[in-house]
Amino acid sequence: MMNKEYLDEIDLAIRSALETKKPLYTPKLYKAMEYSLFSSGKRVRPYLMYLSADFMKLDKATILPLAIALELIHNYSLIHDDLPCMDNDDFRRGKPSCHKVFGEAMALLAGDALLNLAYETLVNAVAENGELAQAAAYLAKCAGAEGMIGGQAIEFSFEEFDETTITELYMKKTGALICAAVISPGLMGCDKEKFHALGTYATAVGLSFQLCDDLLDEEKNEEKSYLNVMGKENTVAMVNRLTALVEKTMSKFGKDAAPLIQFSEFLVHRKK
Ligand code: GRG
Repeated sequence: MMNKEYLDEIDLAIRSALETKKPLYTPKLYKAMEYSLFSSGKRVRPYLMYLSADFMKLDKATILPLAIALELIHNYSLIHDDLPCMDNDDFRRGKPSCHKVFGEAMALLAGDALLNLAYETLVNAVAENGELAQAAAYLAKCAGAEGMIGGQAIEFSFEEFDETTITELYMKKTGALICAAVISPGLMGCDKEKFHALGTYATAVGLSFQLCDDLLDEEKNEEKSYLNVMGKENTVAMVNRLTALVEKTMSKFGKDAAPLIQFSEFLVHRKK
């Protein structure tokens, strides 16, 4: 239920951001980056950014560099998360993870290179259009120690989790990049009511996205998960509360908010 035209536009832009670098990057590094960036990722974050831009009545071409940077950052985080010193996962998206194919050193570097390409993209975009500066800085904050990296650090700081700590971990590790996707276009618009609604939407969808991930991975029985800490009934109840919050917050905007509401429902019912 994703708009194919939007997905194709996003995919083409990500492809061309990488392909223009092909003659400049060491071939093995390029291949490791390409392997990760084009291995059936759903493009949830840039897609959400597109929907949020539509909601704010912004030109999607304006925020496209932010959307590309966000997907580059997401992919770097997955490569690093799979490394033996992190989650030690041999598979990602049903295929051998980056370090299994290219070795640990090259995977580490591919993640670093995707992260740096993201910031190169952001800085170039801001240099061309100063109106992107605040959104770009917000995106960087969400990806860093106050956001996604902070969440990962919480995961490695505790042995035992209660509802408060596991929720903070989820809001940062997963929720922060969803906030970056949804709130960045809000920062560029001038409708305060819509901006506040996007904040609630992003927080609710970010948390529920990870809770649904737990439910999809139920058989993995992850120790540091909301599902393990709170049990299945509470996890499902929380997803339902968050879904209701999204609808209550967004439905007052009528048809303007319909794509965002529908996409949040699609994420809750996704199969992978
Ligand atoms: C190692 C810097 C660093 C950060 C790690 C994001 C993250 C923090 C770890 C990745 C593993 C994980 C459980 C992330 C939670 C977010 C999540 C559900 C990622 C998968 O996102 P999808 O489903 O992935 O959008 P695709 O494959 O569609 O791109």
